[in-house]
Amino acid sequence: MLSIYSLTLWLVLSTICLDTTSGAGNSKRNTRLCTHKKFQIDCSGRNFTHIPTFPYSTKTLILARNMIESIQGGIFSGHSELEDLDLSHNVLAILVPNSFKGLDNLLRLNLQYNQLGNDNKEIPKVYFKHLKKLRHLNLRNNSFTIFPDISLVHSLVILNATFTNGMTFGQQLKGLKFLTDLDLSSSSCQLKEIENNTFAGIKTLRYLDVSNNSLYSIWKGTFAHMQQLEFLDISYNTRLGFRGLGNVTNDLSNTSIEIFKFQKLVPTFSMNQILKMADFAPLRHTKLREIYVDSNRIQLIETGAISLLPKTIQKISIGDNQLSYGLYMFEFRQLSAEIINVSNTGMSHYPGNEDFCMSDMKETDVEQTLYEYKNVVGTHQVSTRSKRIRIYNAGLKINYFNTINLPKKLTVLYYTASSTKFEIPRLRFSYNVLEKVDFSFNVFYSLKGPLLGLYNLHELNLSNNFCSNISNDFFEGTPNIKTLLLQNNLLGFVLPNDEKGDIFKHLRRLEIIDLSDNRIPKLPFLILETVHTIKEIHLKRNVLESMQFKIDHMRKLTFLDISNNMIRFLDNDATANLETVAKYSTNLTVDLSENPIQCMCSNINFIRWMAATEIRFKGLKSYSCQLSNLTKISLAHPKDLEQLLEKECSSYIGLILGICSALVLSVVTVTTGIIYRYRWKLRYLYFMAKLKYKKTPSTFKNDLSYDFDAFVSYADEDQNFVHEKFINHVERDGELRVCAHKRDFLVGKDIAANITDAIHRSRKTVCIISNNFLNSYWCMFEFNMARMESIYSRDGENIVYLIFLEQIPTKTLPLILLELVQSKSYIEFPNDEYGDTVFWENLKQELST
Ligand SMILES: *[C@@H]1O[C@H](CO)[C@@H](O)[C@H](O)[C@H]1NC(C)=O
Ligand SMILES: *[C@@H]1O[C@H](CO)[C@@H](O)[C@H](O)[C@H]1NC(C)=O
Ligand SMILES: *[C@@H]1O[C@H](CO)[C@@H](O)[C@H](O)[C@H]1NC(C)=O
Ligand SMILES: *[C@@H]1O[C@H](CO)[C@@H](O)[C@H](O)[C@H]1NC(C)=O
Ligand SMILES: *[C@@H]1O[C@H](CO)[C@@H](O)[C@H](O)[C@H]1NC(C)=O
Ligand SMILES: *[C@@H]1O[C@H](CO)[C@@H](O)[C@H](O)[C@H]1NC(C)=O
Ligand SMILES: *[C@@H]1O[C@H](CO)[C@@H](O)[C@H](O)[C@H]1NC(C)=O
Ligand SMILES: *[C@@H]1O[C@H](CO)[C@@H](O)[C@H](O)[C@H]1NC(C)=O
Ligand SMILES: *[C@@H]1O[C@H](CO)[C@@H](O)[C@H](O)[C@H]1NC(C)=O
Ligand SMILES: *[C@@H]1O[C@H](CO)[C@@H](O)[C@H](O)[C@H]1NC(C)=O
Ligand SMILES: *[C@@H]1O[C@H](CO)[C@@H](O)[C@H](O)[C@H]1NC(C)=O
Ligand SMILES: CC(=O)N[C@H]1CO[C@H](CO)[C@@H](O)[C@@H]1O
Repeated sequence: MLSIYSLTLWLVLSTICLDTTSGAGNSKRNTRLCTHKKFQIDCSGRNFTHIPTFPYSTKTLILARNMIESIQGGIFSGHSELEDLDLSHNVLAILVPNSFKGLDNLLRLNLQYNQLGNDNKEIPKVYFKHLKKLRHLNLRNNSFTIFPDISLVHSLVILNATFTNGMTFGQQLKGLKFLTDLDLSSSSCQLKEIENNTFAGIKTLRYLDVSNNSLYSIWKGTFAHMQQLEFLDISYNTRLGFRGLGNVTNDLSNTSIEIFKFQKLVPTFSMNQILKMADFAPLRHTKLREIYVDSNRIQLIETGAISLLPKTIQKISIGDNQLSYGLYMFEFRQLSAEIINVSNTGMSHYPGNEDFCMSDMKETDVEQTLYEYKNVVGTHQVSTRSKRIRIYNAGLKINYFNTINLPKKLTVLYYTASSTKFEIPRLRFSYNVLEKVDFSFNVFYSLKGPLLGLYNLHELNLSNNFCSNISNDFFEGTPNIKTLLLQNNLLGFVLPNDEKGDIFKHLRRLEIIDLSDNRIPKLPFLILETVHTIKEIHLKRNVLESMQFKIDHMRKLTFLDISNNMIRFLDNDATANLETVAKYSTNLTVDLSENPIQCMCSNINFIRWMAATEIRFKGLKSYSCQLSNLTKISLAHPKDLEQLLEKECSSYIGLILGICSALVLSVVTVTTGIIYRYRWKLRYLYFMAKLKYKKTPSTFKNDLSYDFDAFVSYADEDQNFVHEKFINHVERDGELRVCAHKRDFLVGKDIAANITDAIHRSRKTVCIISNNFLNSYWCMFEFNMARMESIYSRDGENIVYLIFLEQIPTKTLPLILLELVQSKSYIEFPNDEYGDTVFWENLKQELST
């Protein structure tokens, strides 16, 4: 029950809601949803079907791109504040007598892209009478078959409209005393012919644009009465051809024309054209300042035509044509133009971009064919003549290149994108004031030069030229260049070889040099050595790995762009030089972005410099650098990074030091260990070697015949025992030969060598052990040497005998002695009379075997 009830309720409610929303859409119209600014309401693109109500204080109301069909009568009553009303891109078809009522102060009304006049009825002129102050009316792209009479909008200054065929503005615009600007461009191919009465009676025009139509005829007398006309554009009427030009220029002689545009009056792929003297002659006495004749397939200018241009001319744009050599070139000198644009000469066109309004050809097919025919005839005559000129010219060519006559006042020359492909040879220019030349986007693959006589040249743009060679004297004739643009060439082939800095040495006033995109792997130290005035150096997108060229003399340098190279860090020289520059140029900025900067311990100096320097880094936020563990890290705060690195590197250095010292230590320890362990062996061998070396004859006796039966080793403190008892008993009684150092050592011989020699020459060694013995260095030496002798010369036979003179606690005995004691090869001196006798007997026995 409950669920059915709620379902019904929901249905009822939703029906009500739907009702109210759809009702609100139509009747409750307001500007709540629109964008409000001060005195401005923007309701564009809100799907309004009616004009909403809006505050009276509104000055600007934008209702573009809605679905408004009509302007209700009186909707603007009271809106005398409104100055701008934009109703473009709606579906307006219906106007009523009071549609504009209340718009007393409206200045601009935009009604373009609507459907006014689609009912084939003329809008009565009284509808417009309320627009008392309107200055700018836009009625383009409506559906008029009969253009409305707006002669009651007395204040109108600017009118944009779409031309309707058969329309005579003389009628509809008759009373408009202030109308100066009339824009009839892009009339969707409907403006086909302008007759001498089309603009009859409109004398006030200053600006008239009839471009982008499909005009095939402009009558003589169309513009002649417009004495104030300053701007005329008849461009992009590809059916008109040059045959229509004469009618126009003829009229212009009576006007105040300053800017005349007739670009693209011929189809893209038509025959080449010649600009005729007759068409130019009427312009002779005008005040023409600028003329645009681009995209006309002009191949030649009739000799004399250029000289007919008025002296007031300042700018000539003749780009996108097919200019050939001709006598007209000798007339250049006569031109007073300051700016000439001959870009895109010989440019190829994409066939897809075919000419405006060509689809609308049916109606005039016959006439078109006729024009083409006339054109062909005309061009045929022309081409024979141009051949003549060219033959004539061939003889003069050398002369022509010998000295080039530029227009006397020419300051700017554009010659870009003209596919010109040659080496720039040595050229001489007659007196000129040329300041700026743009040769970009050609194929001047080698710059030989010099260009003699261009003393005023300040700016040379040779970018995008596939240029791979510059001769050392190319700039010889152009010493005043301040801006040299060479980006996107192949100068990486030539600059690295310019070790002496010859290429740029003439440019002593250079301020900006652009060498970006040149695949430069390195720049020699002296490359810019003579350039002291430089302010900006652009080297982005090359393959530089370091910055080696000299810069510390560039005291005005403000910008160095080495972004997008292969720089991992700047070495100490480079940073020091930058600091030198920065001392003079406080504004120095360096761009290091997009370089594979590394943050390693090996270049910590570079990071330290970045953290400390006053020099600015452009785009620092985007810099990153690679740590030694290959992670990339932002370089935005070099100080933080420096700390990180400092820490890492100190532990790193510590580690290295640690490892090194540990290594050294262990080597030392091992070596000392080895040396210590074999110290006696080493010493023994050393002395033996020494003996052998000295070839003491006695030392090389065969084993069985020793010089002595025993060598007695004893401490000096025990000499009484040795000399009084030991030698007496052993030598005299036992008839054995004893060697005792006091008696038998050779004087003047090294004591260690004496000992070794003696041990080697004795069959046995007897050590008289006492505390004195143990404390004596030489005694221990003798003992150890005897041990070595036993091991290395006597096949391990025991030759060492120990006689203990006194009781010595075992713990004070050296280990090695202890071993011998344990192997029982010792005798204790008994020190009593009976025992003594036995002892000596035993001893004599031992020593004699
Ligand atoms: C206007 O209508 C179109 C199509 O009906 C719709 O796509 C668009 O979102 C609507 N715009 C507004 C602001 O409601
Ligand atoms: C209307 O004409 C004026 C000059 O008369 C021009 O500057 C403006 O661009 C034109 N507006 C449109 C939308 O064509
Ligand atoms: C328009 O041209 C026709 C014929 O060429 C001529 O009779 C007429 O006088 C001209 N009208 C004006 C206003 O120049
Ligand atoms: C005329 O047409 C050309 C080529 O389509 C276009 O570039 C130019 O902007 C148009 N000019 C006017 C005034 O509409
Ligand atoms: C030049 O004007 C005359 C009328 O004065 C006209 O007959 C002729 O067709 C015009 N020529 C062109 C090419 O528009
Ligand atoms: C040319 O201008 C003069 C005034 O400077 C005027 O008298 C004459 O009628 C104009 N010519 C034409 C054909 O309108
Ligand atoms: C020179 O003329 C060409 C072709 O008409 C044009 O594309 C270019 O923008 C012009 N350059 C300047 C600087 O006016
Ligand atoms: C130099 O030529 C290039 C390419 O045409 C252009 O982008 C640049 O603006 C020119 N530079 C100057 C200063 O004229
Ligand atoms: C560059 O030009 C100079 C002088 O014009 C010439 O001697 C040299 O061979 C040229 N180098 C290359 C690589 O073409
Ligand atoms: C430094 O550069 C700023 C802006 O880049 C500029 O306004 C200022 O004049 C320059 N100062 C000097 C001394 O060049
Ligand atoms: C690399 O080292 C940095 C700083 O020592 C550390 O923050 C980062 O996590 C390390 N990255 C890797 C992949 O080890
Ligand atoms: C009458 C008129 O000029 N209509 C044109 C309005 O603009 C559209 C699109 O630009 C054209 O297709 C119409 O021919």
